[in-house]
Parts: sequence; structure tokens; C-alpha cells
Amino acid sequence: METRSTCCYCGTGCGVIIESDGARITGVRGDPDHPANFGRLCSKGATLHLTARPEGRALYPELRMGRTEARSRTTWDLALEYAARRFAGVIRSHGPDAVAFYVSGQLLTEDYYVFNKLARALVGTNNIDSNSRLCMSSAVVGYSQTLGADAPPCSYEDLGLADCIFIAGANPAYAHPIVFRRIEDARRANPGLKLIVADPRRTDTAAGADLHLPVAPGTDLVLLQAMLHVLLGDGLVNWEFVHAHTTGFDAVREAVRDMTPAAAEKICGVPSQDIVTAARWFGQAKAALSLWCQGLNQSTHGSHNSAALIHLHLATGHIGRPGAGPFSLTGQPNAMGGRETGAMATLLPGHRQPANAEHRAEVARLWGVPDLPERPGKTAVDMFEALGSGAIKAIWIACTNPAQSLPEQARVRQALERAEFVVLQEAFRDTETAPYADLLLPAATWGEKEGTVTNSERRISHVRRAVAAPGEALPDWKIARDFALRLGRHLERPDAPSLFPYFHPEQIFREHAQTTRGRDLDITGLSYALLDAQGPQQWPFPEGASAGTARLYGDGRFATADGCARFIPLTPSLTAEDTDARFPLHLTTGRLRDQWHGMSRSGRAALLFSHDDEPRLYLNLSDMLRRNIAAGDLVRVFNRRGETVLRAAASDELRPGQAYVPMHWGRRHLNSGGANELMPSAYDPHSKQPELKHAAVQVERLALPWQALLVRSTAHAGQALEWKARLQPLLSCFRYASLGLAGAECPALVLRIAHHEPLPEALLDRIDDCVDLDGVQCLSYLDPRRAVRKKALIEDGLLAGIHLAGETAAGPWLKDFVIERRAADHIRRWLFAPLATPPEGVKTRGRIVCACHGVAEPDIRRAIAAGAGLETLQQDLRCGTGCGSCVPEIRRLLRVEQAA
Ligand SMILES: Nc1nc2c(c(=O)[nH]1)N[C@H]1C(S)=C(S)[C@@H](COP(=O)(O)OP(=O)(O)OC[C@H]3O[C@@H](n4cnc5c(=O)[nH]c(N)nc54)[C@H](O)[C@@H]3O)O[C@H]1N2
Ligand SMILES: Nc1nc2c(c(=O)[nH]1)N[C@H]1C(S)=C(S)[C@@H](COP(=O)(O)OP(=O)(O)OC[C@H]3O[C@@H](n4cnc5c(=O)[nH]c(N)nc54)[C@H](O)[C@@H]3O)O[C@H]1N2
Ligand code: SF4
Ligand SMILES: [Mo]
Repeated sequence: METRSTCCYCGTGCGVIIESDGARITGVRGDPDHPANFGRLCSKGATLHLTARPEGRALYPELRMGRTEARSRTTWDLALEYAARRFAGVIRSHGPDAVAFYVSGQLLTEDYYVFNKLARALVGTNNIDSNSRLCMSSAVVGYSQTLGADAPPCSYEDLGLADCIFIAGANPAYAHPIVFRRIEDARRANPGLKLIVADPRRTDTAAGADLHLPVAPGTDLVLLQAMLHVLLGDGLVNWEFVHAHTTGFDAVREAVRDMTPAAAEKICGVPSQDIVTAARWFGQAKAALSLWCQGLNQSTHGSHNSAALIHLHLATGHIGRPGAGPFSLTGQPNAMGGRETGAMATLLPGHRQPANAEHRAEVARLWGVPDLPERPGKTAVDMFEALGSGAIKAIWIACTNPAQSLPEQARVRQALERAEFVVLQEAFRDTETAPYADLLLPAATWGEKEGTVTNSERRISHVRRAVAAPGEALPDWKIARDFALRLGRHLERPDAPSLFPYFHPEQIFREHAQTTRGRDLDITGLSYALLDAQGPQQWPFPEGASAGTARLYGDGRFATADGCARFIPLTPSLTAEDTDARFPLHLTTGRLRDQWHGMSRSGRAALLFSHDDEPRLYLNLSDMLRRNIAAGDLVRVFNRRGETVLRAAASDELRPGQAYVPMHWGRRHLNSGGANELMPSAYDPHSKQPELKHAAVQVERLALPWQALLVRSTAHAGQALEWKARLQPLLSCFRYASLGLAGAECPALVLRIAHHEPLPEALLDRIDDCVDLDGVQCLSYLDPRRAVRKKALIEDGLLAGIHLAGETAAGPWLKDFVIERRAADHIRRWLFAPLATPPEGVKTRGRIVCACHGVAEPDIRRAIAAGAGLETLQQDLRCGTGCGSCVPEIRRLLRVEQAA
């Protein structure tokens, strides 16, 4: 059976075709007819089916009555009745603002809509916010303040029509790979296209650009203002456009008068000549397009970063034309839907605002309630702050993992511990937030639910269900509806049944569409039937329209009262926290190519660990040498807020003084909390988006002499996931531990441990028990004097497991042997030898670059050394011919090897 749906990872919003046998998802491929991807998928999308497994799923409601008790299974009836009673109790005693809802850009539009109505129309609070607060809220404010509405004006089509693409604070080669494939296509088709990338790191996106602007962290505003200065000086401002379609330019012009490229260079570190070149390419282009994401948004002046970038477009008239415009890349698959349904503290349905009395009255009328709450709702960081102070007592968390993704984790943990009642609506039962849940409600997830999502280019797709949800899991909108009906009874609200009359998601969609009537995002012309007949559509799509809208503002009229776009005054400010003598390194955080956020889904596909197999702290070599840190050493990264222990790696992507940690690893895969132990919760005053890209830290070498490595492979993917789940509770026993998977069809589990002193024998036994490393086929070696214990498991003549404790020299190559399940015969006698390299004649693979075809880095390097170019590599090794996600990296290997 085949079902057309969408990928549930990034905001590119690729169409997928889900293959299933009716009960189980068996495969996935790109939908050739979907206008976002035309059949392509990246490494994450292409492995979605590998993550659709029952192990680890939340299958039935689980409840605990007291904090110290364990949760136990209960029925939906009891669970929701209990939740309604607790919420109603808090609301009666402390008012509606003592409860809160924290939802997610990964919910479907219909889910979002019901949660929003539940919070605002039934409970009567604006305390509903979304993880989009951590993600797109600065872009929302940037668009609204300048263009008058939160509407990304461009289309993916524009990628192929621009002759200058400016990427600021985004790494689409990793984070939006299919967008990046389209940029690669555009560059091939038009060699004159100029690609400019502003990023403190020399990412794969930056490395291949025509111009990389290595902006000092947090100083983009200066760079963008200097670019405007150059546009003015060089006569590249489109005065006709500025006069006819904008207001406020004079003040902005005045403000950038002294921001010469030379002055900017001193602050942002980009050579003044490069600032001039970037501005000229942008200004002289026939059509300039800019793309931005978290490098601009996750800042204490993120909304001004967004506005400054939009200013460049307004000043040059690069907007509303094919190939031109400011184009934010949405992070999550349906952050856009959350913005449309207004399911955030600062928004109301249909791009309305809760602070606007007229808007509140309009929505109240549409919903048939007397009024909507006026008191401002708490945004994400403040919501958890209020939970910690006791002002909020009960919280409902759906489809997000705050105990991993919010900054300043120590405070988040304290808040979740202090809360009187925590409900977690989750697809998986083992996230970092799960231990705090008094009530865990099992949610249906990708492939199991129906609704709609909107991608970065305002395109709405119909998300279809391929299989039934496992166990008793339910779609999110249904859980919210059932809770609302019960809460209505407890609050003695006879209108609750008429507020939530839904039995199918399309009813919700129709009601949502009505809230957009006459607004900039009007979708009254859309229905599931139309989406099915004509495919995904871009809003606005008002009643009577025959097609969606590819590009906004083509007529020069903006969504402001006077129709003019606004230049707004911008105050250059710095990051919340400066480096100093105690914390001299600037730490930034971001994404890896093959992992998704807290890894609750991507961490289930072994293949997705092959690109990056362990969490690492990346540093410039000079900073490592100064601290006597060698690649592979363990280090303590710390600041005033906390610490995390990671393995260090040298990166020439970073300049001296900079450090980088991927955001993905948390306490279920690492024994410390990862990046967000360290990030500050300071936020932008306008967007309330926290500064997740900037912290001052110190790093020091951590000598943990006793190390262990466990690798255990299996022919069954589910088995590896079970082992992983069994080991997770043990992680806190070690000073350092990282847990992950490896391999492909036959997955392997990999546990790395380091500790001050040898671990007790009993703990080692427990580890072995968790992964079934025992039995008659298990060989062992003991040297108690040196605290060395080694085990190897041979199954049917194949090496299926090793546990090297106290002596791990042979770990790197033995690990590969277990992952590849090699015949044990000819290495049997080397199994317990402390050999740092494999015995002669025995070869290992090395790090995998191309996950689709399992091509390893040493093979690629060897071929390049022998003269191969990209085409030859693709032909001979097949690397880069699957999803294409690794092509930017292969290009980089080519540059490095050829330079050598
Ligand atoms: N593989 C993968 N893809 C994803 C996700 C994922 O988890 N994994 N998540 C999705 C989501 S929700 C989002 S929001 C997007 C995020 O997409 P991106 O924003 O593109 O990804 P990040 O890696 O968070 O950050 C982008 C870049 O910002 C740079 N940066 C840091 N500080 C600054 C600065 O001061 N100025 C500038 N100019 N740049 C800076 C970082 O070096 C980094 O390379 O990715 C989406 N796609
Ligand atoms: N240091 C640092 N921190 C960051 C960032 C950063 O760049 N650096 N980026 C921030 C950004 S941009 C974002 S978007 C956030 C993301 O942060 P989170 O929202 O915490 O990320 P996810 O791990 O994707 O959480 C989604 C959860 O929903 C669950 N889930 C999946 N499908 C369903 C479903 O259908 N229903 C329900 N109910 N649950 C489901 C998943 O198992 C997962 O646990 O992280 C932010 N945190
Ligand atoms: S680019 Fe990759 S992760 Fe993003 S939607 Fe497409 S397939 Fe999914
Ligand atoms: Mo995001």
C-alpha cells in the first residue's frame, strides 16, 4: 500500500510516499509530484521508515499519584478524568493563569487549533506557547514589524530565479538539505549566480560559497548595516521603490551613516572589502534572495537581525519579484501552522494579536464565546520560570522535549520538579522530559495521523495516515478534544461540547480556514478535497481562487495600514554574555546533518549515527593546544550555569576563541545534559526568543584514566533499541558516557564510558546483562591487577559483541568489526590484544561519509589522491548519488585533498 504524506522533520516540507503492508510502515520514498522536493529526500527523510518501530513508543496512558511513585498503566478514561480534575482544581483555586500549555511546531495545524481553543476559549488563559518560541519567533516579529504581517513572501522556485543568494545564519547543507540541493541545481544552471554565506563557522554551506563572511558571533546587525551603508554610497538603493512603497528610510539611513565597512570590520571581524563585495553583489543583482534561520533568530536581538536583513530588500526593491525577497527557512515541519492558528502566547488565530481588543473580539465571535482573556500569556522561557516560582502550577506539554531543548537546564529541571502536575503528550516514552511527567499520554505520530502542515514557502500539504497508531496512542487533536470535553464538565461550562464538536480533523481545518477569512493568509478556498485533487497549495488561497499564491507583495502593497513597508529603527546590541578571563571561549550550538533535535526519532535509526557517532565539542586547534587537549580527549565544558562532559575534536571551521556543540545529545544519550546546561535563557525583548547560539564558556581537559567500550550488534533493529532503553538508566553511574547506535541493516549498540577509577565488577556485569553479552559463546579475559576485563561474543562464527573495560586500545577497529559482524575466525587470537591498529592484512572501514551507499572517508580520500574528481567518485564509489546530502562534504574533501 502507498500513502502520500509529508516528511515530519524539517520545514522544507518534502512530500513522501509511505509504503506499508497495512499494519507496518515498510518503506519511504520521495513524492515525485510534491512541489517542495519533486521526489528527492535527504538522509533523514529517506530513513524515516527505519524509525517507525514499536519499541520505545508510548503505548498507553501512564499515571502516578505521588511524586515519588512510579507511573503505572491506566485507561484513557481515568487518565483524562484525573487530568481534568487536577486542572479544574488549580483553575478554581488560583485562576486560569495558574495553568499552561506548551506545544510544538511539530504538531499538525488541526492539533494546534484545538489546543489553542482549549487554552483561550475554555480555560481562559493566554498561557499557551510553542517551542517555535525557540525557533521562528524573531522572524515572526521581523516580518510583522517591517512588512506588516508574518508572511514569508517567497517560494522555493525563487531559488532557481535569483542571481544572488545571501544565506545569513543558516546551514541549509545540513538543516534544509533539499533546499540546498535546489541551490546546487541553480548554481549549475547559472554559473553567474553569487552565493554569499554569513556564518561564524566555515560550515559545508559556507565552504562552497562564492563569498564566506565569517561574522563574529552576534554581530550580524553591524554587518547588515554596513552593507546598507555600501548600498547607499554606491548608488544601489532603489529610490523609486523606497519612495513609493516604504516609510521610515530616512532614520535608518541616518543610523547607518557612520557604519562604514572599515568601522564594521572592527566589530564583526569581516574584512571590509568582503562587506563591500557582498553589498555590491546583492545590490547589483537582478534578483537577490536571502535565506536565514537560527544564526539570526536565536539572539537577544534576533528580531532586529531579521528586520535588518529585510531592510536590505526594501532598500533595493528586491522583494515581490521572481527570484527576490527575504525568505526565512522554517525549522520545524509545521511551525508555520502554529503561527497561522495563533497557538502562541503572542498570537491569535489568523495572524491576529491578543493585545488587540478588536482582534480578541473577532476571535471570540468566531468561537462563540463572550470574550477572550486579555492578560498577556507567558512565553516559553517565562512559562518555565513561572512554573519554577509556583505561579504556574500545572502544565500540559505536547510534542516537545523541554528538559532537553530549553536553555539553562538546571532551571528547567527545578521548574518541572516544583510543578504540581505535569502532563506529557508524547509519541515516545523515553525522552528527557518523560521522567517528570505525572501523566504520560501516548500520541500517534508520523504515518499514523491525518491533518495539514504548512512549509517554509507557505505551502499547505495534506498529511495522510498510512497505518494505525500502536497500542492505545491517539492523534493529538483527539487527546486535546477529549480533555477539553472533560475539563468543560468540571468547570461547569455547558458550551464545551459545542466548542469542541470535532470527530474528524477536516472539521477543524474548515473552522480554522474561517478564522483566516479576509486576512492576509486567507485560505477559505482550501479543503482536503482540493488539496487531494490539486496537490499542496500556497496561501493565500481565498474562496473563489483557482490557485495558490507563489509570491507576496508583487503589487508593492504591504500588509500595513497604509500599504507601505516600514524601515524600523534598529539599535545595535551585543550578545547577552561576553567572554571574559574566566570564560574566554564563545560557544555556539546547532545541528548535525543526520540527527533531529533530542533524537527521540532519529536516534532510533542506526544509519543516522554513521556521520557523527559521538557528541563532540569542536574547537580551533590553537585553543586545544593551549589547554593541552588532544583530539579524542574528554573535556569539561562549563560556565556559571552548568557543565557538560564531551569528547574534544579539532575543527578548522572555527576560529580561535570559538567552540561548537551540536544541540542533539541530552541525558538519554549522554550522562550530562549537553549544550543546554550552558546556554543562557536571556531573550530578545520583542520576540522573547532565547539566545541559544551564544554562551561564554571555559573548557578543560578531564583526565578519566579508566575507560570502557561496549559494542553489541544484532540482526534485529528492535533488539538494539531495547538494549539502548535498558542501558539508559545506567548512564548516570559514570563520569562520562555516551550511548548510540551504529551500522545499517544489522544495527549495533555502542556505549563509551570513562571514569575516575575502575568500575565495580557488579556494574560491568549489569551492563553485560542489559545487552545479553553472556552465554557459552562468550569469551572473556580478566586481569584484576590492572582492573582490565574484556569480553567478546561470537554468534554463529560472527563477532557480535565486545566489551573492553580498563583497556580499550583495540576499540576503534574491533568496534568496526562488530558493527560489520565479521567472521571471527581469523581475528580470534587478536581479540584481547591491546593492538591500536588492526593486525596486518585486516582492514577497517573508517568513518562513513555517504550513508546511502555506506562509503567511508578513507576510501574517498584514497580515490581523490589517485586523481578522482566528483564525477569519478560518484561513478566508481557511488558516494553522493543517493540522497545527495553528503555532496557538500565530498566537495570539501576534494578541496582539502587537492590542496594537500
Ligand atoms: N539535520 C537537522 N535539520 C534540521 C533540524 C535538526 O534538528 N536536524 N532542525 C530543524 C529546525 S527546528 C531548525 S530551527 C532549523 C535550524 O536551521 P539552521 O539555523 O540552519 O541550523 P543551526 O545549525 O541551528 O544554525 C545555523 C548556523 O548559525 C550559525 N551561527 C551561530 N551564531 C551565529 C551568528 O551570530 N551569526 C550568524 N550569521 N550565524 C551564526 C551556526 O554556526 C550555524 O552554522 O533546522 C531544521 N532542520
Ligand atoms: N542549544 C540549542 N538548543 C535549541 C536549539 C539550538 O539551536 N541550540 N534549537 C531550538 C529549536 S529551533 C527548536 S525547534 C527546539 C526543538 O526542541 P524540541 O521541541 O524539544 O525537539 P524534539 O526533540 O523534536 O521534540 C519533539 C518531541 O515530540 C515527540 N513527538 C514526535 N511526534 C509526535 C506527535 O505526533 N505527537 C506528539 N505528541 N509528540 C510527538 C518527539 O518524540 C519529541 O520528543 O530546540 C531548541 N533548542
Ligand atoms: S529536507 Fe530532509 S528532513 Fe527536511 S523535509 Fe525534506 S526529507 Fe525531510
Ligand atoms: Mo527550530
